[in-house]
Amino acid sequence: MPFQEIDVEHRVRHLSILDPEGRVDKELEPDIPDEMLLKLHRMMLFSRRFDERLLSLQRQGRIGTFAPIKGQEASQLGAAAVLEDGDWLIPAFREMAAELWRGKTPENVLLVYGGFNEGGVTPEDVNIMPVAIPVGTHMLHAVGIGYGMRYDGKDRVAMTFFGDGATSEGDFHEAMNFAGVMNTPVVFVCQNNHWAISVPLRRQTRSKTLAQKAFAYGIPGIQVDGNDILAVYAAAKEAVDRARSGGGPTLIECITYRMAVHTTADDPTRYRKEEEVKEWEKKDPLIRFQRYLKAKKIWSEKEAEKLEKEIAEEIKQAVNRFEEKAKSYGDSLVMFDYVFEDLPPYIREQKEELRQELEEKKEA
Ligand SMILES: Cc1ncc(C[n+]2csc(CCOP(=O)(O)OP(=O)(O)O)c2C)c(N)n1
Repeated sequence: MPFQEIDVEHRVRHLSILDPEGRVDKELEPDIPDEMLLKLHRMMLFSRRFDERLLSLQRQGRIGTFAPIKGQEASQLGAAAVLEDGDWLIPAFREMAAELWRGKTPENVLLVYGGFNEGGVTPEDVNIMPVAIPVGTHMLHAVGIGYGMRYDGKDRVAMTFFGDGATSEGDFHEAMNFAGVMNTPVVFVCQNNHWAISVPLRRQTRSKTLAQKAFAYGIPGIQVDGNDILAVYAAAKEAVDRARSGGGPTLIECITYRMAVHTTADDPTRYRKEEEVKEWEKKDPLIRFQRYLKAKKIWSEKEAEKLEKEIAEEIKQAVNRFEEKAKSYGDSLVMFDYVFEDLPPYIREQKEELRQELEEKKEA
């Protein structure tokens, strides 16, 4: 019996607009006002410096474990920049730049990493879900939020971020399937940074791309250069506009790289080569964006000096506010109070360990 053929062939589009030298493809260049470009640059620089500060605060024992974003700023800001008031951001744990862009305060970022639940609470008009540490779970929350907004007749969009490792979780597939079937206004932004702690991308999937996984769920998928803020912006704009106008979900795969440690508890020299990191340093999203702005004659190194000073002062103030708030909240042991009525033995041990650590810190 001859087989019938069902045509499900798809090609994955890869979008790149700004090359590593900062040269732009004029035909594809999105129409972003200068003021917005400068605002994006300011936030990119702020988040790079804030990232460095968080790392040193962790090393000094002033905050806990933290997941740096260095190298992934363009993926986050390019996507979050197209959201509007009333839209939702549903982050994983490495989206500090997107969170700041959407209105989370730097001191709240610090509070989260300092172990205070209060850091996850945002004002009524700031639609950001708390950081989600369990890999992949929050994608389902994003679909629920999107579904709810559509059910209520609102033209709002939910955008969720996750890593390449998260695409191996069942939650990813359930979220994509439900979003496709129910036509929910969700934009899935996968930051393919090539590593899930020490697990390389090739151990995560046999597919050529992550973007193509969208096609199995009947939704559009696109791959973009995630270190090119213009490409991310253009792809996200198309996806968000489609979702807002009732066209349903999209998967965007941002090809990027985690330039720093997985978290402050990680030593990447044990599983990846320095040359690989060096190669990606040449594709740094911040330097590339600055080259573009310079060529457009709307930014110069001289202005950068002023900006660096302003940012350093803002970060200093934020750290002060964080430390004052942290003091007023008491210690972070309260985190153990609200999940179990009776703590299981292993959690009781962790609580005791933290209590001792906090005691030692007080004495030091
Ligand atoms: C369900 C679950 N399993 C394992 C972990 C431990 N863990 C934390 S981050 C991580 C890797 C995540 O990789 P990826 O999704 O690529 O995101 P990235 O950390 O690279 O941003 C793992 C396995 C976890 N937090 N949750």
